[in-house]
Amino acid sequence: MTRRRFLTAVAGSTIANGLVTSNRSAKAFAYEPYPRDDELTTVVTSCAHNCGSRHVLVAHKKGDVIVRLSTDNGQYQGSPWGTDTEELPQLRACLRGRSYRMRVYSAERLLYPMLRVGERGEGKFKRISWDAALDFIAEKMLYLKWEYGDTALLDQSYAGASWGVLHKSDQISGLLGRFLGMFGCRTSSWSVPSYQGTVFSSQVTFGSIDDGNEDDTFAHSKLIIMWGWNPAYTFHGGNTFYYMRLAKQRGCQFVVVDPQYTDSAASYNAWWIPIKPNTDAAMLAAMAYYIFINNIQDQDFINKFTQGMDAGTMPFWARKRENFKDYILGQSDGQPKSPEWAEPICGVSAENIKKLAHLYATTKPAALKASWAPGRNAYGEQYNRMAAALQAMTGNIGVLGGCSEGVGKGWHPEAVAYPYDEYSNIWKQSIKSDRWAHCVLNYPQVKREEIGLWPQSDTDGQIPNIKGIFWQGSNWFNQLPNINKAIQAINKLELVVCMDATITPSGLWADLLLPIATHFERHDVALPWYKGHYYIHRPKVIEPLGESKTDLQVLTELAYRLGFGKKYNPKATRDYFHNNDAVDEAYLQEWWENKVMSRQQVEMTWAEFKQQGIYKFKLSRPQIAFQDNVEQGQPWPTSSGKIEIFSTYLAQIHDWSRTAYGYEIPAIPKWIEPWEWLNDDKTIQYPFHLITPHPRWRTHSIFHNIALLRETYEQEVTLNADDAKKLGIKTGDIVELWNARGRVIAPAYVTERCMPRVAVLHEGAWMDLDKIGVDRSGNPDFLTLDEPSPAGAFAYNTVLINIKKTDLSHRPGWDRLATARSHIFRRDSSS
Ligand SMILES: Nc1nc2c(c(=O)[nH]1)N[C@H]1C(S)=C(S)[C@@H](COP(=O)(O)OP(=O)(O)OC[C@H]3O[C@@H](n4cnc5c(=O)[nH]c(N)nc54)[C@H](O)[C@@H]3O)O[C@H]1N2
Ligand SMILES: Nc1nc2c(c(=O)[nH]1)N[C@H]1C(S)=C(S)[C@@H](COP(=O)(O)OP(=O)(O)OC[C@H]3O[C@@H](n4cnc5c(=O)[nH]c(N)nc54)[C@H](O)[C@@H]3O)O[C@H]1N2
Ligand code: SF4
Ligand SMILES: [Mo]
Repeated sequence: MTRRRFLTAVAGSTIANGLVTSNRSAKAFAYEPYPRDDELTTVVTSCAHNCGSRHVLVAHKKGDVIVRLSTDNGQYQGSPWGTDTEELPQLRACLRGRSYRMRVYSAERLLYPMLRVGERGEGKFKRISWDAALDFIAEKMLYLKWEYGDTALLDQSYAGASWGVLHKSDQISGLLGRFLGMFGCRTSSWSVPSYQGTVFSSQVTFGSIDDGNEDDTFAHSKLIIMWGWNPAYTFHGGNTFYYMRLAKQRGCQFVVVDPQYTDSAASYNAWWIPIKPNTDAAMLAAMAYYIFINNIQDQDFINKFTQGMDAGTMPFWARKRENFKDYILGQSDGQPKSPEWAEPICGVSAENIKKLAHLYATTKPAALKASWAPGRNAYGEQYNRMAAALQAMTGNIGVLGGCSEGVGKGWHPEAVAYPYDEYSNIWKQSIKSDRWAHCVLNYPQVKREEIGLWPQSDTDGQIPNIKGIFWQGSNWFNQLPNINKAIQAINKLELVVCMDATITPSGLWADLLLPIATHFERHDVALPWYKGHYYIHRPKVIEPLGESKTDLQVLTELAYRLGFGKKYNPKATRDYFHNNDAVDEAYLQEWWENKVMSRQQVEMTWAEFKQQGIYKFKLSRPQIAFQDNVEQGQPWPTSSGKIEIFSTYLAQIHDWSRTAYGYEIPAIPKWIEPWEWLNDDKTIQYPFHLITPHPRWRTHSIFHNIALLRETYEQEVTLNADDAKKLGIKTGDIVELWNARGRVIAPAYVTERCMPRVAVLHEGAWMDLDKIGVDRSGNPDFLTLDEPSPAGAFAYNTVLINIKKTDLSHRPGWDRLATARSHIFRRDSSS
């Protein structure tokens, strides 16, 4: 407060008992009074990013500033205030979404283009003009393409903004891929960190990744097995937890197969079956054994709908090959996959395996929700395929309350607005995303299978000569495995560009930082993730902060400098960089009218949608994957038209060296030993198996800088109480986790809720390397291995480590002040 304002304020007040009391109305206050609701403008929009859901955020603003955020209260869906029913549940935002205002106005907000002046990774930048930044990039792009050829630029855009209709970041139909493809210099990254094992499994088994139901169908299950799934943290739909609660209220039983007793297990009072990480395929095989031996499979379903489940369902051309039942019973390899066989592999008693198999085969309908994390492992695809075999043999596919997920894509809207339809996803070569560093470090002595080089007709086998990286909607330097190897590789590059709204750990390794407007600062429509049949309108709530521009503005302007501006953004003219609103509106309106209204039989006009804010589809029946296949005999989109437990595609590959996989993948699901696990000799040196699930308090790395969220949760390593006792570790002690790949620091959380010899450290902490190469933030990707599974699964949960107490300090965040207090509340329980 200035001296003048203070005096003015005091002039209208009397001083009594040392207090300043006002004898006038609000004017007497010296500070800006906190605005009342009725002084604010309300704008309905949504939360963003790659979190598994999509919820309503309501911005309340004064002038051009968002003063507070609230969420759905029923009325934004056209119902009276407070409406929240099974048919029309609210889309209520979680804590992360509700704290978004702090992200928009955070200290780490990137406001101006910046050019690196120090060494890579040192974090020294100077502010430059947009003109200078874009000239620099355009010149460098031309040079790299001319000097090193059309694979020199690596597209590492990812899902930070993948769920917007117009401002989309991802590899398949994102803005950057289209830009680099049109420029004619792009190496693409083909594997998805989330679920490449699952994608592979769903494609070979069902011929489709659309194997998901809408979440409301969970409310009809009698048994839900959460296999490596913790929807209390990571939903895979908009209202997952709500519908599961309804199931619970209706008497559904819950089981959790997970190395951790999760919050989901606690919420539903589930039967917890702790399992050694990476051994899920073996346990599922043993369940199949029990079901076959006791003849409680749904043989009718098997006969009608599956290929290769048993001898009777093998195709005639492969009669002599191994079928699934023969493998399970040990008739083909002499090893019955019995519960007794699985017990020492999985650490689950034979008795519990039988009990669960019996429960699953005899409870109808039952949902085996096989989530992605157990497939984010060495040979993860085998787990997913095994789970699909179980879902099929119990006849739980295509029925209400059953489940065939998998990838779990449910009903999904028309995803993108023109201009993406044309020239999207053009690439010169495509590699497994987690092998870029290996490729750069070993070029040109690289074999196809080492980098998962995708087969091509014209330039097959050409190893990409990567010299530059673009990150858009991606913090991949912080998120891909084996960061220390990536650090070596990045120093070989000649151009690294980071487009983000925030200064991120990746950004610190870039040459140029381009400030991007957040979704509050541009016009778009939000899509739900894999499930949820609705759209949410996202108007521009405030003007872009600082000199921020949208991704589309930046790439359009760059395209103009490189000579294809008009082709890249046909509705725009050159002044789009300064004036984009009308063009964005035109694209969105066209999308709504040509795709949503005409193809999805929606009658609400664009103007009405904009006014209403949310459009929810009314489906004529619950959305259940493969219902028509089961009820109407429609073929599955596989070669045989059946659910392929025995895969025609895999069975017919003769030359594995010509595939991106490199190694033979069996035609039926099998248990294959991972390369690091608890039954391994490597445990002498590294006795703990580390799993690295997704955090509740962040979306990957997003929200790591929100101090308020860090007050509620902490980047900590969860340890089993017996293990911790042996190591002399208590809750709150700072420990070092290490292996041959790296060293990280985190506080310990000691509990009985984690099985022995397993440690849990959540992904997404913002890396913070010290001078001796130790990451003080506790980012598990210094410990993960960049060795991918043959089918492309990322081995994020295949990690052996050792643990000890340390004097090195943990650094929970860049500001170093906002330390979480959560461990204080836990300290007593472990001491
Ligand atoms: N809050 C939040 N939600 C998110 C995200 C986020 O970052 N934050 N990210 C989103 C994205 S992109 C994705 S891909 C999904 C990920 O969704 P998931 O893959 O389902 O989630 P994870 O958190 O990795 O792991 C789920 C559970 O699997 C267990 N688990 C780990 N390894 C194994 C194993 O080998 N076997 C078994 N049986 N269990 C295992 C973990 O203990 C954990 O409880 O979540 C999405 N939702
Ligand atoms: N150890 C371990 N590591 C993992 C995983 C694991 O299970 N274990 N999971 C993996 C998985 S499944 C995933 S999906 C990845 C996620 O990896 P990333 O996609 O790299 O992770 P995010 O933290 O979501 O980073 C997205 C970035 O996009 C920025 N962004 C958001 N919106 C926009 C926008 O509109 N424009 C631009 N230009 N930028 C924007 C955000 O600020 C953020 O920096 O992490 C992977 N890493
Ligand atoms: S972070 Fe995800 S779950 Fe939370 S409000 Fe946003 S969209 Fe919803
Ligand atoms: Mo993911």
